[in-house]
Amino acid sequence: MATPLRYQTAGESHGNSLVALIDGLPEGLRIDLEFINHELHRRQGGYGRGARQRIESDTVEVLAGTRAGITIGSPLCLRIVNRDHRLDDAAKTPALSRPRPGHADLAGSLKYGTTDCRGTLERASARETAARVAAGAVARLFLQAWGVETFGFVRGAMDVVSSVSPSVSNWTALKTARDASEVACPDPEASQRIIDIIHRAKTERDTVGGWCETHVFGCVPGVGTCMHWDERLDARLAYAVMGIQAFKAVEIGLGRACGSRFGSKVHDAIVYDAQARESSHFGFERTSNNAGGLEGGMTNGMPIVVQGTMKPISTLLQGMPSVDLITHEAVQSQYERSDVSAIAAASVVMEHVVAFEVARAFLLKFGGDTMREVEGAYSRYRASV
Ligand code: EPS
Repeated sequence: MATPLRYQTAGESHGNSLVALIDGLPEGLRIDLEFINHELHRRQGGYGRGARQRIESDTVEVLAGTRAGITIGSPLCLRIVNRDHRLDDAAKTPALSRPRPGHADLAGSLKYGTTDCRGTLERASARETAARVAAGAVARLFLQAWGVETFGFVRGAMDVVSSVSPSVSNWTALKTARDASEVACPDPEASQRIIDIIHRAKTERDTVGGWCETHVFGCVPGVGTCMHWDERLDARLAYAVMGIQAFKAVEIGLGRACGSRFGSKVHDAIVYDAQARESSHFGFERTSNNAGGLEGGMTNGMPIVVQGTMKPISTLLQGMPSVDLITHEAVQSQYERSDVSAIAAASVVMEHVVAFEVARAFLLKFGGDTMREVEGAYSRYRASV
């Protein structure tokens, strides 16, 4: 393996295209475009999304990195064309000098020495997350080869918190319920209440955030490391989730609530079931999963559980108190087409950035130049444990 799995994106919200450049994939992985496009389609949906999603129909094109649809070990370059590309047309993309509180507008304009926030906002926009989903979908294709599956959904918003409890045995049924929900929430009652909240925000010219959750099933113990602080899998997951536009917090397992319980009520008791020796946890089960599947920066065989908090979108139809960057007068912040809530989309993005980090850690442990080499390392590990 020449390099750890990594990716970069390029592209502006209203530029020509979005691009994901993924490096470190082994040779021999089939790139299933239908699967990637399906996930891109999921990201475009959700109650509360703006008009942009009616313009776009995100689909991926492979520019480099495969032969007959299969990776050859070289960097994989994916492209999503923006239908609404008009960045160079000043008449269609007017300057924005009244920064929106909560957006990158003000800090970016000061940083780049301009009174036009557009230079910053075009790249700060969550449109870029389409490229992250494409990269994460490739990571999911890799993980699926080893029986590792991800499940992302919306846990709640405002005063609504669903009590669904995904597990190895119920997550596929919950996935069906999630896909039937307009806000990616597998709990029909909570789903309807979130929709009602977003509807109310829309009529009040306001916006709504919420909580997204991702569960990862089927990963063997020992992926990640306790040896290097910056390679701990929990740390990498937190980094990736906090890197999503508008995310303000991340928790693993019990998360913040760990601080309010005694140790005996936090740590997950270990039990052994010889019948389950062949399963992904090698028979070492837990009676709870407060650790969210991660101890010492490594997977422990239980499902990985990550929760992220998204703040409400900062483009408010009613505006917020701001200052005009040219006149320095007190004004209301500028409005341009946006979403009332993108929480459903954010849950898809989060699922994919989590998948990417798990795939990266998996390859660091079992990596090779080819899928066959990964298979060899993976089966040797399973046999030796
Ligand atoms: C997005 C596309 C954008 C916004 C949103 C996410 O489209 P447009 O700005 O052209 O309406 O809907 O971006 C933001 C929330 C933001 O702050 O820029 C998308 O494809 O996800």
